Amino acid sequence: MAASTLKLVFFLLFSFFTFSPTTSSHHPLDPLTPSEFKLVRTLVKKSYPSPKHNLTFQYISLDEPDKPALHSWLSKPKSKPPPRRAFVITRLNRQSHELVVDLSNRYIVSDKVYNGNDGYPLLTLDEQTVASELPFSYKPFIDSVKKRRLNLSEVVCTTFSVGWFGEEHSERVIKILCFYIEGSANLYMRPLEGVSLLVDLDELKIVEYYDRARLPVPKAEGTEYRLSKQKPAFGPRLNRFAIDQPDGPGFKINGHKISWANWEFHVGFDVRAGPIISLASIYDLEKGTYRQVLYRGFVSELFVPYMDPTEEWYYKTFFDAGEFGFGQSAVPLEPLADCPANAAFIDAYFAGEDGTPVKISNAICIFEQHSGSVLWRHTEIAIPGEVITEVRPEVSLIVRMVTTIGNYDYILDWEFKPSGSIKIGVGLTGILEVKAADYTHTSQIKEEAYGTLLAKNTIGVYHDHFLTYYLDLDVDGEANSFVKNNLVTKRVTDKSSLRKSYWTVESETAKTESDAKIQLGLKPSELVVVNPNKKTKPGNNIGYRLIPGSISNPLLSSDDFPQIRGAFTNYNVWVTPYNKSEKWAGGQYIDRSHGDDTLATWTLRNRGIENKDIVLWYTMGFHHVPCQEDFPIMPTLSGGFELRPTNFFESNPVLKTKPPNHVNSTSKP
Ligand SMILES: *[C@@H]1O[C@H](CO)[C@@H](O)[C@H](O)[C@H]1NC(C)=O
Ligand SMILES: *[C@@H]1O[C@H](CO)[C@@H](O)[C@H](O)[C@H]1NC(C)=O
Ligand SMILES: *[C@@H]1O[C@H](CO)[C@@H](O)[C@H](O)[C@H]1NC(C)=O
Ligand SMILES: *[C@@H]1O[C@H](CO)[C@@H](O)[C@H](O)[C@H]1NC(C)=O
Ligand SMILES: [Cu+2]
Repeated sequence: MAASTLKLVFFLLFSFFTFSPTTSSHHPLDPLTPSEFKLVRTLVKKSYPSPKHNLTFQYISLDEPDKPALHSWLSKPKSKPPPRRAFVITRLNRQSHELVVDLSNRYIVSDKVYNGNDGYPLLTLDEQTVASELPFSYKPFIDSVKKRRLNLSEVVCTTFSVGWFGEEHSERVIKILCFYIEGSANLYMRPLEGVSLLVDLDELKIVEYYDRARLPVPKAEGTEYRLSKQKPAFGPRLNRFAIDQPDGPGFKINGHKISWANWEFHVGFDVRAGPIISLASIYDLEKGTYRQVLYRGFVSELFVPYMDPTEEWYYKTFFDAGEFGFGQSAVPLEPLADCPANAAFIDAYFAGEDGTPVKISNAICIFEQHSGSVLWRHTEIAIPGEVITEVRPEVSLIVRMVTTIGNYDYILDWEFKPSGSIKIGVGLTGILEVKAADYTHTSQIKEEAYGTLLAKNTIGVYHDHFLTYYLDLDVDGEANSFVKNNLVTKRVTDKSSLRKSYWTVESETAKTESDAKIQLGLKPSELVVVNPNKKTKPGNNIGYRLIPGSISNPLLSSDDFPQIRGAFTNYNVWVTPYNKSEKWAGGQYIDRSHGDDTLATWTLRNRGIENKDIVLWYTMGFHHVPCQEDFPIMPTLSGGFELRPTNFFESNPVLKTKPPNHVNSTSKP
């Protein structure tokens, strides 16, 4: 009884911390509110009173204030904030329009037609929903389903972006593929292979139809993942547990501002990028002040090319953030499962195609994680007559969002550690994209299959996931440099030592963008963003270093069309001078893009990056060779990287951290 009462108190405490958008005042970086979306809609619609075609809103998000304006507000938070502005992309009469809308003064600042050849804006959920329903009133499709002796009411269809393969002009179209749900919710394991439709997205009409292969739809058996549909035996068995924080959470949420332990930062949300971390600063106990670390960080793009070049599959080269929207595809988090019992939740909003706000409840969760890891420790036995053991358990703060892009689920974590580290984590889970085949055993496979036979008639196709992060580090100030501390082997040649070799550090400051294009894993190097204008007491450069994880480089040839569009993955690390309009590594308009507006093309200008406001771009990658454990649903595959202070503090910033007191369990054995 005691336990459940405690838990109730606990939940009440947390619901108190749930952000309520109507009551808090704006921070200039707060995402647009429902009433601001409505205002954008009203102002934009008013400026197009009688369009021939319906105006659609493809993208509405905060047009963040210029950096100097924000900094001057931050230094005087009581002063008037910079004007709230929205950046809007609409489709009207088969053209993309870019608008800037001033919400404070209620007018349209600018409206221009995008005339470039470089693709189309984010796809809306609404147009994809309509497109997915078109096959069900299309006679040839209904006939194809009948010919396969399938039940039409057990067929569902979804949308797949079609890429670009060298054509001069690309229409705004999308592929529709269909799946069978009779006997299992796991539709992705049961494609109607060979059937596909092409839909014009501006007209929402079927423009092409194919029924090319007659392959078996894989069986439902073994594909279910719902617990309610499983049959014994169950296992492995896991014991129950509880999280008790009798003093409440250690963090505070004020609007979208979070403060916890020695950190403070802002959590925003964008329909394309998902969560945006801004203004992350860490308190320096010795200096008695907060110091800047990260001005802005978010997922800029996710490139997922599949490796089957045949007619039905070659086009599957997705850019999930810019085509489908990480924020738009965010899902409500399940309390006690996606996030632990001590999590607080923040709702998010984006605009639907007609401009009206859509709410995602519990889109982001924030919680303290007691991982069982050790923050630091030492046991000293060399002092005669005594043994000293000092251990500090690690506690960190996690900001989490989950986005589900069709079959795949991505768990995006930002972890803040009292030691000053920011760990960025990504978990890949969900369901593979498979193709149906005649094979039931690998011994039958004589030709190239482009994947792994996971079950009867089911091939998990090889593919990659490349996540590119935008990291505008402002290490102790805006003017930073990028330094490669190369570890180089030295020979001892003068007989001064019995050793023949050692390694040392040779530092190289990147002067221009080309000095900072790095393929990791080729030579040992520490990559550091430093503030060249500040030094520690002993004279070292104040910095934050990038500790890479899960490195994968592209394996497609660089002249292949998907790789031209995804050229921002050609290097794991790039550094550019800050430019407000360079946010999306694959370009503003990546659906059907031709690769003219990417990190790879911007950096051809080879701009100076020394002692400037710079942006670090990091790509983590996974080459995914599907295996049977990924069937019928994939256990989370994790990757990540770390930003870690290096000579940022004068000494260990968690030396004087007291370990949290233990709370005795209240549950009965
Ligand atoms: C425009 O929107 C209206 C109302 O939603 C709808 O009835 C009409 O079919 C749409 N027209 C076009 C051309 O899409
Ligand atoms: C087709 O599926 C629907 C919905 O599950 C079901 O009600 C119907 O009986 C099925 N028809 C046939 C012929 O199996
Ligand atoms: C910012 O970037 C855009 C796109 O690369 C470019 O067109 C523009 O000239 C840049 N602005 C400055 C000030 O460099
Ligand atoms: C927790 O339990 C231990 C062992 O039963 C006891 O020694 C300790 O005093 C308890 N601590 C608190 C805070 O109740
Ligand atoms: Cu994968």
